[in-house]
Amino acid sequence: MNDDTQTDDPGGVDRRLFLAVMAGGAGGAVLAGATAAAAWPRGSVHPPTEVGASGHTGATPPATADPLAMSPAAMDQSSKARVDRFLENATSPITQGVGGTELEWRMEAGVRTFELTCQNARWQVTPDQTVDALTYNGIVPGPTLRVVEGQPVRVRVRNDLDESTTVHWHGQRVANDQDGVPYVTQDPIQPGSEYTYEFTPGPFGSHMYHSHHNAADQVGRGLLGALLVEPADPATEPRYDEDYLYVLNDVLGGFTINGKGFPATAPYTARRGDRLRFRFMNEGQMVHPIHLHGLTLEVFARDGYPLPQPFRCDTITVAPGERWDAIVVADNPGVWAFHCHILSHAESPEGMFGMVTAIIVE
Ligand SMILES: [Cu+2]
Repeated sequence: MNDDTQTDDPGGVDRRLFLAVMAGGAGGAVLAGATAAAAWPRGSVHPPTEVGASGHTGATPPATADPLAMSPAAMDQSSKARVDRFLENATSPITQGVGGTELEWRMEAGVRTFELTCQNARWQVTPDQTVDALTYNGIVPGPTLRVVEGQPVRVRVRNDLDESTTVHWHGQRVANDQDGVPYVTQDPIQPGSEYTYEFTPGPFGSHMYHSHHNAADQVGRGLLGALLVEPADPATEPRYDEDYLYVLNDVLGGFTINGKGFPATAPYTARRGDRLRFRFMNEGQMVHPIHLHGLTLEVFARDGYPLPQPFRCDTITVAPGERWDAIVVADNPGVWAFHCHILSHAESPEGMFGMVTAIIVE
């Protein structure tokens, strides 16, 4: 037995396990137990956590004082410290590494050509947590590929991992032999070798690319990225001033937005009146209802497909594999929390963690 089972709790409830099970549902309980425990923040009470190659060693609880035993005053102090760090991060990054940056390309005989290298890397999720990641080009999410509907694309993939992999173009109607499913459409890309994918992008919208080989592990540990397909006719989509990614994952380093956990998540900044486009994508294994305070989501596309009737909401549930596009008009000044509303993905006795960020409207 370890101290994950709190036998001294008068209610006899293993609260940490309970939260994990609630987060994952019965079917995902085992996985949720591992990932949620890995995400449980330990910044001010416990020493920094190292998550090993399996991504799950963080599930072993630390042997020091239990954060659930914090005093109310200590909880307040810890919560404030985390928010202060988050606001500091808005102007001066508190972790190394930025994921999802746009990848440069070059034109080769009329084909927009990208290069991706699958490589092991250390990735800093929060100031206290650095993990062993599998990455495209060293970052999590991998670099964003921006392409245009109907204009041919080539992606050269080099595998510098010590295991084989493939790349799947999630949401794209590619020719079957470019679909990236091992032993169904291709042999896996062996370590030390390369593979070139070619396709003509479509449909347009917010899509993804990721490993399709041992994917629960490989995607969870970082082999994922955004594939943004601009419509051939730009007037097809609503007008916007800023284009923002909101990529969810719940394996590597726990609960993350764009590869970071609060307080290292980057806030989204806006001038009053700006129209912000958000591209929600879930590369994790759990459903995440993303809730926005003080502003309104105008949802206009699902999985890239324009909705026949856009709708307004403040909480958009993003299931694994889904993409949702929304416009937020920054018409209400302030710092507006923007977080997963499965509360055990976002708050703990030590304060906010994981899937929490904010829109800052000046
Ligand atoms: Cu969540």
